[in-house]
Amino acid sequence: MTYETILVENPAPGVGLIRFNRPQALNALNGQMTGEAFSAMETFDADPSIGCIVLTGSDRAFAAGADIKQMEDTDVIKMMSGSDFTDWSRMVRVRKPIIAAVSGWALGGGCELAMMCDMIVASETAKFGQPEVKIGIMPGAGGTQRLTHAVGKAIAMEVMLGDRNLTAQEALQYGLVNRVYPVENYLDETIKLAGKVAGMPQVAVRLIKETVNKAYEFGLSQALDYEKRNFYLLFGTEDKAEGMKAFIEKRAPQWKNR
Ligand code: DAK
Repeated sequence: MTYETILVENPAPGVGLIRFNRPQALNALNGQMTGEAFSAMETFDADPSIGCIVLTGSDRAFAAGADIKQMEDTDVIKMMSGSDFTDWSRMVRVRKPIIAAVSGWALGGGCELAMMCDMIVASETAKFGQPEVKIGIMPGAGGTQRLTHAVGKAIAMEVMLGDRNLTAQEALQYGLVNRVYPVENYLDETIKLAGKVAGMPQVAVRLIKETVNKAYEFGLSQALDYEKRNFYLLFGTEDKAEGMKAFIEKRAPQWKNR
């Protein structure tokens, strides 16, 4: 498939990389770019040779938010009737792990897209913010919930109401990001991490992603039941048999992803 606003690569075995590519607009997220990014994610999700997806932008901007020039002439009816711009739930349906590699601006929808990923690796220059209030709106793609879950109410309120951006170090301290690296190597380190995830048995990886995410949706006892069922399910896989046998025989496992 050919894309106009994103670049797609396979930088390492098992790793699919999607790069936002509207540098002139600091990767402002218009409908075309989000639509292409979601399509590329779905293509990687369906590709058995890919085990982990990396989503990135440029060193200067992961994404400076939804495209304000596109939103400017959008009204409530257009928003409610749905479009490439509004259907971001496509990303939540991707079953393989997605790691955001964030450098520079991750604002508004950019911050929200990073938080929709399963892990975030940041460069030292990353800045996370939800400045929507400054243009008369509010976060609408998960920011009020995911940021609050990640950093707590006090900091989340300050970010959303007081226009405070979090630096990479603050984001690390508050648990929003996994790791911080110099801008020169944050992407390589993300690809390495993605390669490790891609090298794990994929059925277990998918069930872990699915089950961890239930921590945000279910109450504890329902989530623990869900976990137990998925745990039992893995005892029906060839990879469980191979993983345990390989451990006992002191050799590396050969995963079949079945
Ligand atoms: N939209 C459109 N263009 C943008 C942009 C944006 N969000 N951010 C930057 N640009 C463009 C600028 O207009 C400028 O273009 P030209 O004027 O050169 O043509 C170019 O990128 C460079 O920007 P600056 O000249 O402003 O660069 P600076 O270094 O001075 O400033 C900045 C960088 C990131 C601080 C600044 O550009 C800025 O404040 N940008 C806006 C940030 C913002 O307000 N973001 C939140 C937007 S609202 C939803 C999905 C998504 C959303 C909601 C719901 N659903 C699924 C329901 C999300 C909403 C938002 O993100």
